[in-house]
Amino acid sequence: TKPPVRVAVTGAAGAIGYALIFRVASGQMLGADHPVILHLIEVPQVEANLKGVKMELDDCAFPTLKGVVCTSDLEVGFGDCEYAMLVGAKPRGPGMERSDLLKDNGKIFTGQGKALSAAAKPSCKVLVVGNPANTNALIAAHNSKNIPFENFTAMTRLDHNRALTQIAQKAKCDVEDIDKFCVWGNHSPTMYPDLSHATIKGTPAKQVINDESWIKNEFYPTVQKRGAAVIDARKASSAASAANGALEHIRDWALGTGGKWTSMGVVSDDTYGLQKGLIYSYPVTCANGVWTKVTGLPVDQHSHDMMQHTLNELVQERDMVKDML
Ligand code: NAX
Repeated sequence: TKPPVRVAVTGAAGAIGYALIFRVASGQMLGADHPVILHLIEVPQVEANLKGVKMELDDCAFPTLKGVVCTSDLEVGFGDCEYAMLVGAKPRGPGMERSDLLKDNGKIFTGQGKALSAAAKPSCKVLVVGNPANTNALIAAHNSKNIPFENFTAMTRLDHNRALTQIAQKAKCDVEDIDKFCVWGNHSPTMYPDLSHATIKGTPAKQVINDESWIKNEFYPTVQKRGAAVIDARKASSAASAANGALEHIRDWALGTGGKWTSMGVVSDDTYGLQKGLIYSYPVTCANGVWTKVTGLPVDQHSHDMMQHTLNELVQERDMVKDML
């Protein structure tokens, strides 16, 4: 058994946080041989609720849980952490513009970036779930001088997983038969769920599916608008599936993907006709605790247009928060 590792979760008393921390505590993220100390972070108004969450964690008697810290102090919360899962964010209120949301959340992620830099391990791996996740991750990365930029990532794993099941249902295959699928760009309805490289048991997925109209008219919108569809049906936003995506994002980053592709929002470069310095979702593989982009893929005109469309949105978001970078 390895020494315990400190994992910070912000928004720990929220819906996603509550669905996430018990699974992290039980060893499902880093493995049954890797005990954790959970750092639960909330805003001061909600901090008291964490006491109840901690009681429930105690009542699970997880062998992998070696301690729980509950706090609203960011430097205590991120102290010596090797993983930080930034779930808490300000939700979009009625009548609120996207630019206001970006600015309000920008303030949160400026402060969290600074506190991570001051208190977390310099090797800390950071996942931003709170929306707008890509741009929040960009702000945190810019404000965290002691932690490499590459360690700041945004979650598109939920979008990736949503797509896998749509593909599996259409192609009547198992999700694990699918490889080389990826989501490009922003975690927003502009994302590009790209089937052009995907394979099903080694055969091109487009050949297996053989239905171009389904891809464009059903698959894209279903994946892109899945969050809204869940809200309509459940009268609450995705929580357990989002927590699962967050857990799998860190699990795969830490333990590896065994050569398979997944999707992560990571710092962009100028390959594939993109621009440097944004947090953009790419196909990646992970090994030895490092993510690596899949390079050298052919990009057809349709993919190029889709990738540019979501890039443009991220450029606009960055321009709205320029003073925080
Ligand atoms: P909830 O409102 O249930 O919980 C959020 C919690 O965060 C609250 O308890 C709140 O007190 C706390 N919080 C707010 N600001 C904080 C701060 N500065 N420091 C610490 N805690 C803070 O929302 P929930 O459903 O859990 O969603 C959390 C975030 O995930 C939202 O921003 C949401 O938009 C985002 N999502 C991102 C997804 C993704 O794929 N990237 C998908 C799911 C989800 O919509």
